[in-house]
Amino acid sequence: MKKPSLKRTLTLLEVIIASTIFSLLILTVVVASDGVLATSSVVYNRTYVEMEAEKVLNLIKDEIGRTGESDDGGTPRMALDEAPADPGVEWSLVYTPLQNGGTVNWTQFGTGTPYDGLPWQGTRNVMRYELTDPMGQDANGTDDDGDYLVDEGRVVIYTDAGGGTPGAVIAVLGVELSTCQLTRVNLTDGRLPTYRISVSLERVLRHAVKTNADVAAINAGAGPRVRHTASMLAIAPN
Ligand SMILES: [Ca+2]
Ligand SMILES: [Ca+2]
Repeated sequence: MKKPSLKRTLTLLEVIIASTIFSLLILTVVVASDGVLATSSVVYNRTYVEMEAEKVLNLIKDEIGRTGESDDGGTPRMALDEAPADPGVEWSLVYTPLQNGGTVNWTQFGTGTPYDGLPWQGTRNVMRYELTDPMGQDANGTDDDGDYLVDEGRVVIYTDAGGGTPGAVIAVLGVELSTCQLTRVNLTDGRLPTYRISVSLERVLRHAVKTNADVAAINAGAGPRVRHTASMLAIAPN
């Protein structure tokens, strides 16, 4: 004797179980995908801020390594307009670069004696960390360009228009920097001039912005973000 009703009941039960399992699988995949995307975003942003901070740091270090502090006709070859110990403050470095292609007597390095035989360039440059730029950014406590970074700065090399006044732009070493500090390190006599450079970058984690409170936070320069600070000592050749 056939039992169609029992068979139909079992089939429905199977369908219900199968649907439930399928739904759970879909839910698992969705949750896992969200997790993978979030992880991927963190990895991408963290890698970016680390690589960019190190790159800018090395560009500044290379410039410091191509100038010095000994007199140049009464004017120090390198003069730092040193800002207070506030990471959000601009600074300016006026310097005479080494001449490209010149010959350097390396044996005098590290002797504590200023070496004036270095092949200096005839013109001076001005390296500046500045919170204002031609695109309308200003040190005003607000995010002027909508990238969730408040009062970010840039490092630019200019020609010296006279007395350390910036002239034409030679190169932009870094942009959207959260902080950039350049400070003179006082070491014992006999050491070459040494400067500490520090560069910080941060980026907002957009996937983690989920509430109005998060939006308000990132607009104010806070909220979910990754940050990296790179620092090192740079030594000038005299
Ligand atoms: Ca901004
Ligand atoms: Ca601003």
